[in-house]
Order: sequence, then structure tokens, then C-alpha cells
Amino acid sequence: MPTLYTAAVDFGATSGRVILGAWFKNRLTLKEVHRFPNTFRTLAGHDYWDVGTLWHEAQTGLRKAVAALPHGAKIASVGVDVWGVDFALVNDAGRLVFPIHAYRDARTQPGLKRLAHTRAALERIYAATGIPNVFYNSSLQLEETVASCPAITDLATRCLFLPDYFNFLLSGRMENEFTIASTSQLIDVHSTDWSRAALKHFRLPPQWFTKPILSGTHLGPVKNFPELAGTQVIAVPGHDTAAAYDAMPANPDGTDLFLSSGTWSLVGFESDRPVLGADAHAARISNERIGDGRYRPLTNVIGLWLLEGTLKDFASRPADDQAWAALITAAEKLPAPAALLDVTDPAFTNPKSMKAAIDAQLKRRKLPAPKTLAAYTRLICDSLGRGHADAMRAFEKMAGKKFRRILIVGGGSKNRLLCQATANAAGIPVVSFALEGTAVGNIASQLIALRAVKDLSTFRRLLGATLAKKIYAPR
Ligand code: LFR
Repeated sequence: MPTLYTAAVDFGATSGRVILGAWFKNRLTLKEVHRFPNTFRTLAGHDYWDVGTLWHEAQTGLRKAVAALPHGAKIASVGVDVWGVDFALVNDAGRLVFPIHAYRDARTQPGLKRLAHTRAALERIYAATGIPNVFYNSSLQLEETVASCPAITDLATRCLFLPDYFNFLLSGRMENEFTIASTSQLIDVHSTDWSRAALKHFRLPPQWFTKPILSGTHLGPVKNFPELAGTQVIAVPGHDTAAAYDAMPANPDGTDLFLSSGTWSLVGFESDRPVLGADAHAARISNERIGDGRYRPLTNVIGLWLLEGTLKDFASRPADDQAWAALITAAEKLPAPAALLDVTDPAFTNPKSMKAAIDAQLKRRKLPAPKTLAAYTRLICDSLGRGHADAMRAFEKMAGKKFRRILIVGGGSKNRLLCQATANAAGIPVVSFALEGTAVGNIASQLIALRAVKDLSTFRRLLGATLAKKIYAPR
């Protein structure tokens, strides 16, 4: 079989990339053809994504992918994955009828508190959807949209989550893909369809949503993009975390804990059944879904957002890989901090200054603030490591299992300090893969849909055999 080329468009909340995948003789080679920064913008106190720029960057990247092909070769398919929960409200013609808000916008705070204070409703929603009450949930965002702009129920006819919206721009088809839908707090935890109870609770028009399609569905050829004539659009796991989990070359016996480490740290595992009940609810376990319908019980730890935010407050922040390595080395040489941050502090969600938010927590606890960027870096990585280990122990207790390794992919997998801190706190080895997890999971789904690979476990086995990895033993 000749080389099969596919393209992954992978949008993260702080950066995006387009990756060209070449599959030849059961081996995947990646070429990052385009990378771009992403940020939300604040207008009159609300936060919005610049979705026109994102689409422009995706098109630029896809053109670069075509230009990187050997002479005569074609891209068989393209897939898009995006961070969770955010959405576009469109009319039948696909026109945007409401601005696309960013999930860190504070507009959901009143709804978050209302639900938190109504115990019966809180428990009912968790039992129905398996998703805890978190400020970014699409449910709260949509509830606020309908309440603050009632005319929207006439103007909008469809709710497309961001990967669905980009799939629509590429293919002209409007569908709701299952993994991204499962981040909304609106999917029935016992089926693969919408939860009528949740839609009713948040007063959302059920006609905005159609029965979710499972990942791997062919959406048809790319439209209005001559360079990609003949390329298929495939609905991959639209949620970046679902894609990253798919890429993990996990042991099929279920003893690996997964950590997708980027702006957020997503700590979880794969399961045939959801983890529900009062303890799971108290531990804020989120039963997000795998592209084939199964479950990914996980906890969302604040992640490298803490470090990204803190860096903004330092003129001396690293500008290139070498400076990053120097910062990590300096942080490693420091003694372990006497006390760690409480990483669950809601003050870290979207502060004006992350450094000031960290200092304020330490002051409240009568602890000294770090003095240098290296000392903040050390404190943040060690605190995240403990956050990861706490999540692991909660899963072990609730799911009645013991994890033997933690597999880490994403930006944080390159951060030695974070990997070591996680291994130390968890007491088991951390295996770091040199792997763009989200893009690889995106491509895996395309290869399976194109019938070049039999299924996900086959893909993981083939991938695992070729991957470079680094093991951090606990100290
Ligand atoms: C990671 C991620 C998380 C989700 C958060 C908000 O990029 O998708 O899984 O909880 O972003 O959407």
C-alpha cells in the first residue's frame, strides 16, 4: 500500500497546529506544517474567541500541508479537534447568530452558584449526565445565553460545538460529534444521546441538537477549497482530550492512568462503565466519553495554565527552547517548597495576574511568596504533581483499581520537573511519550475510518512499538 496522507487540525486554547501525517508500513510519521498562537479577547467585560482568525490559520495550515506533499500525492482526509465545551449558534444557512464566547468568561458564575446551592438539582444533573457542575460547562453557558438573549431561540436553529462548526466550514454538513457533545453536561450518561432532563433543566431548545455521530464518521468531501479537492472530512474525536487519550499506547489490561498535560491537566482512565454516585460527585469526576461510546472518567486539574499565566508577569520569561531548559534546570536545583499550592483555588480560573493570585493564596495561608521565576516554576510543578496524585488516589478508591504507571502526553510531557514531581507524589513511574497526543489521536481516528488500521487497540500497539519514551521513577 502506498503512503497514506492525512491532516490533523488541532486547536488548543493557547495554541493551535496543523499536522500532516504519513502512514506507511504500519508506521506514522508526523510533520508539523503550521503552528499559531491562540487567545481570547475581552470586549466590554466579556471574553470571545477570534474564530475568523482560527479558520484562517486552519486554511493556511492545510495549504502548507498540501505544499509539503511529495509530487503527485494527495491528502486522503482531514479531521479537526478543539478544546472542550465552546460552541457556535447558527441558523439553517450556517450563519453565526451569536458571538462565540470563551469558556473562561465570567458570565456563567451566577448559574454555577445557583446550581451549586440547589442540592437536589445538582445531584439530579450529575446522575443524568455524569458531569459535575463546573464554571465552563456548555450547559451553563447556553442557559445564560438563552436567559440574557431570549430572541436567540428564534434566531438560532442549531448548536454546533467548535469542532462541529469547523467540520461544517470544511464539509457543509452540520452534525454533533459525540466526544465533544459529552463535554457539555447535556448527554445522557447511560446512552449516546442527549439528556432530555438536562436540556429541560437548563431550558434549552432540544431542536438545537441532533443525535450525536460517533467518531470516524465520513462527512463528505472538503468543499470550496480547491487545494483539497477530493479530500474527505472525517469527524474524529472532536474533543482534544478524547483525541489525546486515544493516542496513549496504554497496556490493554487497564492498569495505566492517563494524563494529558497542557493548559489543563486531564487525569483519568478508560472504562466500560461510568463512575457515578455521591463519592464520585464529591471528587468531581467527569464521565466524558470515548469516540466509540465508552467512558473516560477524569478529573480536570488546573494544569500549566498556572505557569503560562505566571510567566506573563515576568519580563525574564523564556523566549526559546534553550531558555526553557535553563528555567527548568534552575527550578530543579532549588530545594522542594515547604508547602504546596491548593491548585483547586477558584481564584486561579481567570485572574488579571496569576502571580498576584498565587501570592494572595500564600499570604492567606501565612506562607512566603517565591522570589524568582524559577521558584514559582518549582512551586507550580510540584503542586500540580500533587494534584495529579490526589486525582489518581480518588480514582483508585472509587473504581477499586490500582494503577501501575502514569502515561503522559502533551506539552507537559516535555517538562522534566512536572513529570518527576508527578512520579514522586504518585509513587509510581511516569512514562512520558515524545508525542503530539491530540494530533495523533485525531489521525488515528482517520486511519481507522479509512480502513488503513483495523481498530484503536491495533493502532496503539503499532504506535507503542515505534515511540520514544522517557521513564521517571518515583524518588
Ligand atoms: C483541554 C480541554 C479540557 C476541557 C477544557 C475546557 O484542552 O478540552 O478537556 O475541560 O479544555 O474546554
